[in-house]
Amino acid sequence: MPQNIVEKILVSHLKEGDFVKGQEIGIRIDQTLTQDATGTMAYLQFEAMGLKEIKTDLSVSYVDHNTVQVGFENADDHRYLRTVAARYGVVFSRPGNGICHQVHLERFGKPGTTLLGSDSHTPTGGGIGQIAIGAGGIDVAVAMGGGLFYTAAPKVYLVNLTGELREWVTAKDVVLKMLELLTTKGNVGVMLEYGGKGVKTLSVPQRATIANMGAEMGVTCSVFPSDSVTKKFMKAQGREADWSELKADRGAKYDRVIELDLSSIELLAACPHSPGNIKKIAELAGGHVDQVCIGSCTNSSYRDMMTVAAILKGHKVKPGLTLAIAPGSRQVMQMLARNGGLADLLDAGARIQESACGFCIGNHFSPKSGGVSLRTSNRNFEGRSGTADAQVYLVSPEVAALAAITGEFTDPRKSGIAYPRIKEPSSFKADDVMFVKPSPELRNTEVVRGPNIGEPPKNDRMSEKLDGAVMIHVGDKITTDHIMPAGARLKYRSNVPKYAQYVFEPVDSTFHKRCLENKAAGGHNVIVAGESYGQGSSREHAAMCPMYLGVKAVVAKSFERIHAANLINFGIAPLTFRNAADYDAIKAGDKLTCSDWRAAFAEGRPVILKNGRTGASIECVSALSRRQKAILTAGGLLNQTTGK
Ligand code: MIC
Ligand code: SF4
Repeated sequence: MPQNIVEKILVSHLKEGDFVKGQEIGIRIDQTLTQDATGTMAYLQFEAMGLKEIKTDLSVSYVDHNTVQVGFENADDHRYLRTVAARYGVVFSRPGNGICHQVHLERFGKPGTTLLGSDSHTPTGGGIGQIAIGAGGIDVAVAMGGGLFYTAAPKVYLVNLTGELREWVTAKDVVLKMLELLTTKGNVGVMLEYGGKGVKTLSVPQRATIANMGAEMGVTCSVFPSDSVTKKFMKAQGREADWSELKADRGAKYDRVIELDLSSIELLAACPHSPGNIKKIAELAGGHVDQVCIGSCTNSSYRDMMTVAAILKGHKVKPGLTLAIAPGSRQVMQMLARNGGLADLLDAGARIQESACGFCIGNHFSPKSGGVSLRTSNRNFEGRSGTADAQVYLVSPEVAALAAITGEFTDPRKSGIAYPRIKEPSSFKADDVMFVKPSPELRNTEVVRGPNIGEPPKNDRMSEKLDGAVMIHVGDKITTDHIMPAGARLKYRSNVPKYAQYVFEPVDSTFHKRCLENKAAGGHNVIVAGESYGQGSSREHAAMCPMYLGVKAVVAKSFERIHAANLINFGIAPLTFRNAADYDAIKAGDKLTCSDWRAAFAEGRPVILKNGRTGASIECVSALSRRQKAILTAGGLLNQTTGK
């Protein structure tokens, strides 16, 4: 049987289950990555599960999210991460080395392998031919210890690329076009495979930009073939030996084929407040801009930065506008510093940032009140920038750089600026001094925890009955940024009781208090939501902190993949309305009860909730595998593995 690329990689890593669409399979993970904001909890859980060493080919711990270091908390987290990595055999990427996805692509990504990362943009590795998947920290901890990763055998969509991008049109525009086509919801259980003659016209970093923002579509991952372009990139990184060819067999089958002619793509922007709210730059031209931020794991490669430098050369940043630039990795920064690109950026008036997530996670560079910010990152959820009423647009580095000069949305083709033709270098500067590689001596390192680093919270086993109260009733597309804000709150990631005070802060700041009161009175807390609940990040705190507050169930019209898995891992039942209309009949404050819900889960029956106010019976479903039922009824994965 001819196989597509997804099948080739998954089938060669299949360890449990049959490869039947929609059914759960267990796959072997070759590489893992963590970042500091999810990593501290991942390693705390690794330790709590009693795991003793790394069993993957490679596990890397990056420090890139929380590098602001106001107060002692971040620095203590970094020390914990450094010592725990040394102790268990994980490569440690020191703060300043760059954003995990950019650095992993440069230094470690390997075609044909599997990568699991505790960050939703891990699929960036698809640009180099990896099946790279984002997951909650505890799933990554299990994989580090040699356990399998479980996911549904996917539907595979082929994106058949033809033609070639026109001048000024970029990989960002390709993925924004894909977001227009597939939207930000409804793609759960899908993997995208890019193919066709157009693939060879895209460089590895361009492919990575496209794979990166598959996360915004909710697909499990996106993967590109590994071809001569991949080989050239890896050779330039001094890693030719890691290259292998990867392509779909002739006659391989797909669940859907999406035709995309690269030459027909327009310059696009994602408008406030969703990556799926797409408009043409031509329609936005002339609109005022206050701030421009260039960087993030989506668009911070050498070519992106050099293109920006070439556009800015000889120009000045518009007075009154702020331009922030964060090169994605130390490697990119070093090369810019050596070839003069950095000087051009500084001459223009750019504010150079550390190679880290920075503005993208909203822990600095928040725009002014109501400010319009053009960013090259991947998420523009309301409030994520740190300013509740900011208007954030997602655009290519090219469009962002031009706006920094003109102070408005500018169609580059009408700007009079010559199109900069930047080539991928034939050799990258790769010195690796900011990695601490594992060694036998380092295995004796003492793991050091600071005072802000607590134990992973425990849960009770699932109770026989649900005695629920609806603590909040929210709408569609609730993101993990709504549930568990990052930004200024990020430094509490290692301290669950403290961080839990901010659950649903942007939506209803009384949520945590009311939950704790009801929990203390012996009640169960319930969240009711619309479609696509839990969009966005992989942060398991969006499940772990509600668990700490006594949330036992989320009843929604639909869930996003990573968040649904995280809920189960923390013993919170993800329940889907059988009839979406029941959603409207529930109000905040309603009592929702079920006399046999644990048995219903265990036996795979629908869960019937009784609304105390209306007397209505609400039928809910939850298509769980046998493994997931066992985790849920045990009160979560940590309970299950530690036998609590
Ligand atoms: C994000 O972009 O939202 C983050 C911050 O990288 C998250 C991870 C986290 O919350 O730590 C993600 O994408 O998974
Ligand atoms: Fe970091 Fe932003 Fe990428 Fe998340 S999306 S990993 S915060 S750069």
